Amino acid sequence: QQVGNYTAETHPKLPWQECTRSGCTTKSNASITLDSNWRWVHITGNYTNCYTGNAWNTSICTSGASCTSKCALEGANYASTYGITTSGDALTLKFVTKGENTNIGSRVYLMESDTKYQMFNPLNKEFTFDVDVSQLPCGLNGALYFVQMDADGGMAKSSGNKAGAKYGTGYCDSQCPRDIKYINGEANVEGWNPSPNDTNAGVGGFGACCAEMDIWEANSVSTAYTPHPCKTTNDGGLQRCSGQECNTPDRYGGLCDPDGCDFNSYRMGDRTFYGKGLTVDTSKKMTVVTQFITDNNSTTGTLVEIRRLYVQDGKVIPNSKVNFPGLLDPVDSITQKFCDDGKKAFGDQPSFQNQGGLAHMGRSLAKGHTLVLSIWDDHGANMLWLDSSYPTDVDANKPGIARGTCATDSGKPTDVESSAANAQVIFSNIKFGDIGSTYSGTP
Ligand code: IDC
Repeated sequence: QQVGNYTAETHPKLPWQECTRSGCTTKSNASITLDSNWRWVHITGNYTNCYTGNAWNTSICTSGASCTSKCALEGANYASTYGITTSGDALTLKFVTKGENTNIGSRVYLMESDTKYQMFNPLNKEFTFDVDVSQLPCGLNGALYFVQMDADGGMAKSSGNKAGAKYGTGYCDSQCPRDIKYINGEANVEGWNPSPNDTNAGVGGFGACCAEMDIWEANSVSTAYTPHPCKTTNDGGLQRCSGQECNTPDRYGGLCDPDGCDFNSYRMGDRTFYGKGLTVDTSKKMTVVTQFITDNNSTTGTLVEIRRLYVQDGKVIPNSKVNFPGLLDPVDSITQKFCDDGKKAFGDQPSFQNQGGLAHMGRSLAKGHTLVLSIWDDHGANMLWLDSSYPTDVDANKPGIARGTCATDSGKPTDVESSAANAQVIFSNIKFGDIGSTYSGTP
């Protein structure tokens, strides 16, 4: 995992604010970096691709070690190639960008310096941002989330990784993705199979697992926030998996919890809360506040609750309440009881519980997480788990099946990549700090 020198890597600036009860300070030198998977990988000192589309060029190298030493990651043209721009404290991620090639979606990380990710421990703190989801139709997901990556992208741990956080290396999440081209600084070329239904991705022999806290997965139709812990026998940081460890073929037999414990207002029974023209109106910008409550109101406590509220047009809007009278309590936040009751009532797999639940998610967050911002479509499930009825072969009136108003045949990547090519998400005004310090509004 060498570094190329054809294009200088210049990180777009993205200032954010850190707040205490006495006020906020602006981190004006903060910036973002593009994930390494989206970057050009070529022979060091040569324009020949090591990887094109969805496949490694096996005439150049076939082993992890040789692709690692022969191939380099390049700097990125953020706006022209990837449709990624910043302006003041706002980040715009465009869905389809037609340059020399066609780029689909993107994933970027917040940086503290040119070579280090910004790390967050959100326990006993709140995380707040503004988002415009008005240009995100069915099948798309504008996501903002935490994953337990290393601050240096894994450079210190892996001698093969010469690129580090500057080039967006070291990604992992709770799906244990196997489409990652380099894991622990080593090329994932052995056993790589091009995806049959994705011209830009493939699946290698290894996957990259780590704990994940989805603060925001949303489009203009539905939204969810979801903790996803990993095995209690590890601390939640990156683990390279192979075979069944990577959540496949048994989705629930791997190192991390792929489903999570999700709070999706529509799925939890309030169908008039979130959407265009609804209580939280997705046709215009909104502020999203997420609070991480611990049992002793300190950063070292046990995570016991994740709360959500919105601010729009100067008004504070409490989260929707669970609305399944007689089946579930009318709560408005994620607690271990909400997860236990919900999984039982909906008949869902208890993988969240089996991987240690909310307390173990908290232990992971305490180690520090990286902030990810992305726009994506879903080659696995067409985003139906977020915005439609899912699984599609079960009666949509059964509690837990309906998640949003999108059709069950919507969200196919081939459809949305042409019909919604101009889709985008805008994240702005990121604030992090003491509970109650990052937002204001009238009740
Ligand atoms: C969701 C995860 C999300 C992931 C998606 C696709 O929360 O992060 O991207 O799967 O893998 C199910 C589905 C399962 C859902 C989960 C929550 O089988 O795919 O997880 N859920 O909606 N059935 C009930 C709940």
